Amino acid sequence: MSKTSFGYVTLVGEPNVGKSTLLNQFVGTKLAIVTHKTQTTRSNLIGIQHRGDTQIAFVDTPGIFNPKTKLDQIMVKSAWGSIKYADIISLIVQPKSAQRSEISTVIRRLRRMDSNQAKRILIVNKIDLVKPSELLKMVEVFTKEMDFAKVFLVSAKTGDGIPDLLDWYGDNLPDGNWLFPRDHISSQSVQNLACDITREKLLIRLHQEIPYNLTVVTDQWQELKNNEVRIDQNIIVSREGHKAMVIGASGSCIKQIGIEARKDIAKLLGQKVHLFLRVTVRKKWMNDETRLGEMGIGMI
Ligand SMILES: Nc1nc2c(ncn2[C@@H]2O[C@H](COP(=O)(O)OP(=O)(O)OP(=O)(O)O)[C@@H](O)[C@H]2O)c(=O)[nH]1
Ligand SMILES: [Mg+2]
Repeated sequence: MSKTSFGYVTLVGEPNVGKSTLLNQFVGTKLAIVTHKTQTTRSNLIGIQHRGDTQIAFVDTPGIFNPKTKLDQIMVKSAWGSIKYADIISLIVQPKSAQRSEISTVIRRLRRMDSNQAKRILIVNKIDLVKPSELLKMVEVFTKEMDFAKVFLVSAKTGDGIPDLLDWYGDNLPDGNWLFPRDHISSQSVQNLACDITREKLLIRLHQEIPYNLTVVTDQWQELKNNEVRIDQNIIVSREGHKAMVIGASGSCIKQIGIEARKDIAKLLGQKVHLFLRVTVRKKWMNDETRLGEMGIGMI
């Protein structure tokens, strides 16, 4: 039998640098939700890729920022937690990060962390947004602060630099047995992935603080005849005013969210989906650790 390799590759960095877009590129499927807003990802999400005898478990993580609520704390903690079991730590930055002090805070903490000799690489994403002449200067800013085994310049949007990066990951993982069955592409349940899809549509459509103050949970998931599924989801908000905004005039907003989410959930499942959404107010859900645990936030 031929020798197999297995490893965890964690994707960490500030919010909005493109970690989830990269994960989707790596696994070739839209597993992680992506929006133009910060703090889109709330829990670690594993996406699995196979390259010959190598199985790579990519870990997408919430962006690292200054936490305020219990939810924020759990998000940031799970991002740092992924470092502990990583074989390769990928620090993702974007051109804008070079001018920001937050990234130095991330690098300083990363430097201090005991990470079982994991290899550390720097990935500069969104290179489609800058002139090649500016890239070199930028890389210098980051590499002055920390030693990286390798630096990659990529664009998750155009796919530029991704094949070389994937080859490098494949060549640098330890020998070992695969941890997941071959047909597995994610560690997340389809129920959670479907809730995230609805949250993605809410994040894109709603403004200001509303999308940050809501979450989506599954009420019921019922397989029907003819390969169809009925999904009931509950959108939990923290204020009555937010409930009215989510519903919209004569239900127009929630109707549109439902249409968009149903389409993407059906694509993910390969099934016809009947999606039913309701909205509930739970004032302190973002600071209620038990409630957050029940919602599956901070599980891995
Ligand atoms: N131009 C350009 N935009 C990108 C690229 N990669 C990601 N984006 C955009 O950047 C935004 C943030 O992408 P995400 O993948 O959600 O970023 P993230 O790091 O996962 O963000 P959080 O989950 O909030 O921490 C989205 O609007 C993406 O479309 C890229 O290579 N080039
Ligand atoms: Mg993300």
